Amino acid sequence: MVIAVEPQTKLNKFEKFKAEKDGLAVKDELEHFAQIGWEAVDKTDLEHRLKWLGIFFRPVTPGKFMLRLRIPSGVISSQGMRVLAEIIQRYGDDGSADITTRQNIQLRGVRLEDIPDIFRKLNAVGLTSIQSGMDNVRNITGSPIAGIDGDELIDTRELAQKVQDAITNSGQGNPAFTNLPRKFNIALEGGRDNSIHAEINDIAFVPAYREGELGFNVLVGGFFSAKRCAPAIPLHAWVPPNEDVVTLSCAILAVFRDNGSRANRQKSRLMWLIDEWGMDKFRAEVEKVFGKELLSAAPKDEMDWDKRDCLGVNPQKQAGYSYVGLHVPVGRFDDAEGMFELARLAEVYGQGELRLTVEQNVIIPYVANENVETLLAEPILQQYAIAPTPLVRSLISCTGSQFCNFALVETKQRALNIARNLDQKLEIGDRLRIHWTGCPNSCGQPQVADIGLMGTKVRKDGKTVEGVDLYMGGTVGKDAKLGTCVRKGIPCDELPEVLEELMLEKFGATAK
Ligand code: SRM
Ligand code: SF4
Repeated sequence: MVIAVEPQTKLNKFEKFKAEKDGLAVKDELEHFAQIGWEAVDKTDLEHRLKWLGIFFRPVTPGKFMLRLRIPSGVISSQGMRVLAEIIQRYGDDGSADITTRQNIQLRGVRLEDIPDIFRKLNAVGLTSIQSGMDNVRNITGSPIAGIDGDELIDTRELAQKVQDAITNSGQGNPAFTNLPRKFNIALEGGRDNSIHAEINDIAFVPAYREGELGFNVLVGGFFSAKRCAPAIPLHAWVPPNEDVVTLSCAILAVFRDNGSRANRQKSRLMWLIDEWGMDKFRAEVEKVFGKELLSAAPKDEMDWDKRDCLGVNPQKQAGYSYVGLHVPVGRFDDAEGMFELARLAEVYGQGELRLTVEQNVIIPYVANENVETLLAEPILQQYAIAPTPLVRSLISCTGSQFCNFALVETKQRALNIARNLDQKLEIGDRLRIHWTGCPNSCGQPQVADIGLMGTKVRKDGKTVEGVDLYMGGTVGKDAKLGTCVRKGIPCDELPEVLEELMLEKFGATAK
């Protein structure tokens, strides 16, 4: 595979080490790394190339790695969940896991010497972590209730899996797409409620009728970064819900791979290339690789609902069955127990399958209606509730300083404490979405929230303390819009008061 890159002099330091040795190359060295131990591994392999396999060295907890899976559309079998639980169980107090904002799972506490064995176990249940970090395509998102939603337009599960298989060579690793200029996000929406935040993906397929035929309009270029946030814009193209989705995704990736900037990493995401070329040229270049004429877009898309969070008991498309959405506070599994229990519930009450959501929660599909009451009486539902208090219910948080070295603040625990306290003090309508993110990288998507909180450092009483910038105005679902920063530098110890006032004044809250 010959990859057209800019002249060497312009390459940033990441491009230089990628040119020296492809990230995927470490796949063949895992057994060796496991034998020599992490301290002896080459620094660039350790801190960067291992991310091509989903293995993240954590400077905050050296020797205890994070392993990022790929779970297309957030669909995972109970066996898969049990294997993930077994992996973290062996690490005792160090072992934990998170559901991510891309309906995926990350494991923590993982030791390099165990990786070969872990990969064999993942393989046996059809799971992979390949190409989940660095300059690769992230988890392919899709509606978490695909195939069970009575109002669904297109069941995108198979397509999402096919896109993943094409990009990763069915989990074996695909050198054609392991040297992108930057990370890349793809989402497929098949429902009416924009469940996957189409607007913040580099490619989003959204349901649309063209001349009476149901398929997808295509949006491109959406992204967040510390320097710039941009919503996705129309490619002015429509594809039917078949192999064209896979071919077009690969065509866009190839155009990005061969033409995206490799000089400044802050200007490397797809939108920068679209800006440089203009949409007409970008579309024409994509068309060349696609190999046939792109059809013009349908006049409108079909995403015309408010976004659902899928919690609670919901009727399924299949008569006699419900899907039950359980709330996992800020997506965190502190230990293996909760994961084992969810796997068990999926087998006893469902059909051995779980779904993950971009709200960092879990769904058990296919619960026979007559069994719902018994499921709701299971003790674990005290922990993973179907109807948590309003602020906790819609709370999202990125990893934060506990494990992420980019973080400027601790997020998850603080987010939960503040939400729980305010839920006790205030009467709030049924939804107020708060998103926390520990730094300007925006993994916790503060720009899509009613109230977004982005970690920063603040000077207070002559000291540097943890603080946040406050975002407002983000909307989700139909006509989703990004929010903006409305107030900077609030010290975290003043935040509960600031939020309380804000909710009373702007969000119709009343004191209890
Ligand atoms: Fe992210 C880098 C965690 C979703 C934008 N993100 C990181 C790293 C890998 C940094 C690092 O090496 O420590 C974080 C790992 C911390 C850890 O130990 O967990 C990290 N990102 C996450 C997760 C786990 C947040 C969460 O708690 O859910 C999400 C994992 C998703 C997944 O399953 O793959 C996660 N990250 C996002 C999103 C949200 C989304 O995709 O909807 C974004 C904004 C959308 C986007 O990418 O356009 C996001 N992450 C970033 C960026 C900024 C990208 C940029 O173009 O500048 C970085 C930094 C970078 O790539 O240089 C980053
Ligand atoms: Fe880490 Fe920043 Fe992403 Fe949070 S937003 S996970 S602190 S990189």
